[in-house]
Amino acid sequence: MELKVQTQGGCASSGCGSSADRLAHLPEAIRAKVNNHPCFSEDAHHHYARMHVAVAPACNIQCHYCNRKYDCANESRPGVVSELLMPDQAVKKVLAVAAAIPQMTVLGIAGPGDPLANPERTLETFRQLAEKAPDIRLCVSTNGLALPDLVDELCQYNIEHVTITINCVDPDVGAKIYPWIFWNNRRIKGRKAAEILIQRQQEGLEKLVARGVLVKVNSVLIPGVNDAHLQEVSRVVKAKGAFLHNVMPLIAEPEHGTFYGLMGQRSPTSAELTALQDACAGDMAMMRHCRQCRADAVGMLGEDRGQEFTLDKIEHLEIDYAAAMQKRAEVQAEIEARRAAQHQPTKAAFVSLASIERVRPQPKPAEPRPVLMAVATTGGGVIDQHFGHARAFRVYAASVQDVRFIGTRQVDLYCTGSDTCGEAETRLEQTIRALDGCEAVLCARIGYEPWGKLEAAGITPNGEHALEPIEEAVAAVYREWLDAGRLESITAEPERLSA
Ligand code: CLF
Ligand code: SF4
Repeated sequence: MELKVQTQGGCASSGCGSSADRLAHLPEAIRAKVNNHPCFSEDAHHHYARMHVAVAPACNIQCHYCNRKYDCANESRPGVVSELLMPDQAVKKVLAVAAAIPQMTVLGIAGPGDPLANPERTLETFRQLAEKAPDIRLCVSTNGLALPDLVDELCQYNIEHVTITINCVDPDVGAKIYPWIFWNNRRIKGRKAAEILIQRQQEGLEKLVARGVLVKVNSVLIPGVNDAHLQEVSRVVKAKGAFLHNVMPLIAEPEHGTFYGLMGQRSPTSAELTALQDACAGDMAMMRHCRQCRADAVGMLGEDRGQEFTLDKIEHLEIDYAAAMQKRAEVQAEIEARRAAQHQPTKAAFVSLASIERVRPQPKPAEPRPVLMAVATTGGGVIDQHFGHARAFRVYAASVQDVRFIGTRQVDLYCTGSDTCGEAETRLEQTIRALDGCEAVLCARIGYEPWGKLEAAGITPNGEHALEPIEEAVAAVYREWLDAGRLESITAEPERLSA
């Protein structure tokens, strides 16, 4: 028996079509577009950064999970507010970040409202960047209502990646998500509003695909509203040529002041999200590493270096972008050389379980059950983060067949009350909640107190594989547990299969 371990950084998930290996079947032109985009390629997010500029304040629809005081919740975590920029300021910021962070490859506009409901500001930012920073990929996220009218202009500025948030293809479902849209100078409500929005989203998708633009579809999973419907959404958008589907969990808390938050609409559990992603994966490639970024996020996914580039800090900077481009090209060439070396299949990438066969005189009639393990990592495919520093964990399913990346668990997705009101959940409690369903957590180091609390919660802490490649370490722990007889047969606990 052989436990197959994906080479470093790649995603072995059957549902994740964006890992390096799974891109192999794509035409060269598409691979080139995806290769260094941290959202469109799971592997790329270990190596490359993105940034957003918040230039788009207005929105042309209302979603029940949105409060206009905050960023657009279609890509951002609700409850965060970004500093609004004018296009000139945004361009300056992009040049400053690109010079300081050479692995920043993508500039996205994702709010704080809908970028295409603010076409002048959004397009002016793109126009200037296409001219001044031709080495940066441009990306936009939209609810789709204004999209069909702007496809030509987007293509004019070399926008190669567009995200459309499509929560439904059925107006009856849509009427439960969107109370109104603002369309042709009128406010339209109810089912009719959803019908128009859906039609515009589909039209925009078709037009973009016809122009060769890569389209990612985001869907917010809303239990009891569109959970049973999202497989159909996946099927439809795939048939129309969408490249990737990103199913994100609804975040609805009363303190966000959204309709759903105030109505007590619940968020999905991690298990429900993974089950839905797995169900949709039969139809198309799924994104599982989304971090629900702020509309002014800067850095690697999950990282926020925005405070290093506030307006007061960049205002008087003199940026030699020609020199910066040269440096960026060199750094990115080094990254590509490293990635190429990492993706060479090596003996180490396939961990033989022959030794297990030797210690077991008879093959077991039923297969040992899979195990979910969480990993603390700063990226780069190795276990290199202190447990207490992790704000998100990568979760892997280890089984006798393989080790699969199945998603990211963020620790701070939910507001847990303020420290002063006495309702605050500690960071450790939050983390344990986020790791629900995981049986081990692998990290570089961990303190005594969290060790005990994790064990009490049924999660085995493990700091023995610090700085090792993630998949190999997860496979090694799984093998240890198998040898120790900790893994009963799969039929004993089938529910453990989902995250
Ligand atoms: Fe930004 Fe979005 Fe472009 Fe990425 S984010 S506009 S596609 S560059 Fe990425 Fe952030 Fe998830 Fe968005 S992790 S929220 S999917
Ligand atoms: Fe809010 Fe974004 Fe929906 Fe507009 S599209 S209502 S900004 S979540």
